[in-house]
Amino acid sequence: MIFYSTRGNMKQILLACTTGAVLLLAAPAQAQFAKVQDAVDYRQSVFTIMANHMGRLSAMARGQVPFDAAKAQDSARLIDQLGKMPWEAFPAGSNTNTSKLKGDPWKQAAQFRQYQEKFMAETGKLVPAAASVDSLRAQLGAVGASCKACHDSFRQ
Ligand code: ASC
Repeated sequence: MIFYSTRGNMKQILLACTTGAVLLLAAPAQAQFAKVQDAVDYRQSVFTIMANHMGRLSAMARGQVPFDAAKAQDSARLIDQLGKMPWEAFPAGSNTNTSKLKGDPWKQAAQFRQYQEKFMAETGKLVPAAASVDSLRAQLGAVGASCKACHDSFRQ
């Protein structure tokens, strides 16, 4: 077909390709979360699993369960990976009545981003720290402080 194209058809094909490329580029942001509640569910799920692993590490750091470096590093690795995940799931307008957001992180986007960056920097250090109970305890304190800083501003 294209072989027999006139100039007009070529224009249409070019237009179709350009439109397709634009749609492809535009699609992901909408495709990730079809509904606002999907974004809320996604980020809350991530925070739930992170909190579970923070709890496991905390129990070891407090001596409530025996320290196990392999288990501690597994949890630390998960927290480090999970810690990168929630931030794309805060689309504007997703402060719903099922969300525990307070304040307006979209109006304070730079501040919100700073909290995220600080948290991710601290969770990155948790993986090597989890090799010993003393370094785990210290770094868990730093991670917890970075959780709290953001919660004080933005979590109910
Ligand atoms: C956790 C957890 C949080 C933070 C916060 C730190 O383990 O579930 O929400 O640490 O308590 O202040």
